[in-house]
Amino acid sequence: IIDLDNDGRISKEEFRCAWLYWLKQILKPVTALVIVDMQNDFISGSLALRECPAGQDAEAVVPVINSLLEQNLFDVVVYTYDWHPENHLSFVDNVGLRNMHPTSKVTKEDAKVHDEPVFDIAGVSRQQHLWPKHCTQGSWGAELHPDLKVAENAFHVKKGMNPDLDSYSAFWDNDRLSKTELSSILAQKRVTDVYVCGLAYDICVGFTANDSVDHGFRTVFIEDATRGVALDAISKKRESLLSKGVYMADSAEVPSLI
Ligand code: VGL
Ligand code: ZN
Repeated sequence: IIDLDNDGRISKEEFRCAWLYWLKQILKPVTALVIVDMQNDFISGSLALRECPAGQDAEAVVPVINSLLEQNLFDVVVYTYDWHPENHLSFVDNVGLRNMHPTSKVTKEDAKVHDEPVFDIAGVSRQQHLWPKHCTQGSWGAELHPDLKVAENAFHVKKGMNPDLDSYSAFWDNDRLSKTELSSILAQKRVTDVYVCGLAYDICVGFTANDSVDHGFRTVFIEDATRGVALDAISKKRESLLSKGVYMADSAEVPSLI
C-alpha cells in the first residue's frame, strides 16, 4: 500500500494508511453492529418518534442500516428488542398498578406521558419516565420494521422484560441489576469494536453506546442511522458520549473505519 514514487519518500496520508494497516494486523479488531429497537412502535406505532417532541422520521434510518448490512462490513450483527410485559411500569396506563413514593410530585390521577413519577417498588424508590404502552411481547409493535434487512446468523437480544424495571441499554437494566445476553454474545465472539445505530438516539441507542464504553469496547455511534425523542436530550447525550470517547460517525465513513 506504500507508493514510493514521491522522491522515495512517503506522504503523510500514505504513512497514516500504513500505520493503520499494521495496527489492525496486530490488534485484529472484531466488529459488531448493534441495531437497537428498530421496531414498528417507534416508527409508526404507539411511540412513533415523529409524534415525539423532536418530530423526527424514524423510518428514514431503515435504508441507511440496510445499506450498511448490504456491504457485509461487520463480523457480528445484533438486533435488540424492547420487549415489555403488559404490566410494565413505564406504561402511562399502568401507573395505578403500583404505589407512588411519597416524594413523587406526579400522582396516579394526573400522570401523563413524559412525566417522571417516583414509584415505591418493594420499599425501593424508583423514578420512571412514562411512555405510551409500546413493544408488548409478541405484538405487531414489537416486530422489526418489515423493510429492515435481517442478516443471516444475526443475534437477537430482548430487554425490558422485568415489569418493575425499565431497560434502555441493551447491556443491562436501568438500575444495572441484571444483564441481557448482549455482553456474553460479544465476549464469546471476541468483539473489540461496537458500532451502534437504531432507535432512539437519546434513549436506548445512547444508553447502549454509553455502556459499550463501560464494557471496554471501542464504540462508534452512527449518527445518520439513528433518530431521537427530544432535541435537548439528543445534544446532551451527544456531548456526554463524546466526552466518554465515543466516535461519532456518518454511515458513509464506516467502511474506512473497519
Ligand atoms: C425506548 C422509550 C421507551 C427506546 C424504549 O428504544 O429508545 N424509548 N422504551
Ligand atoms: Zn420501552
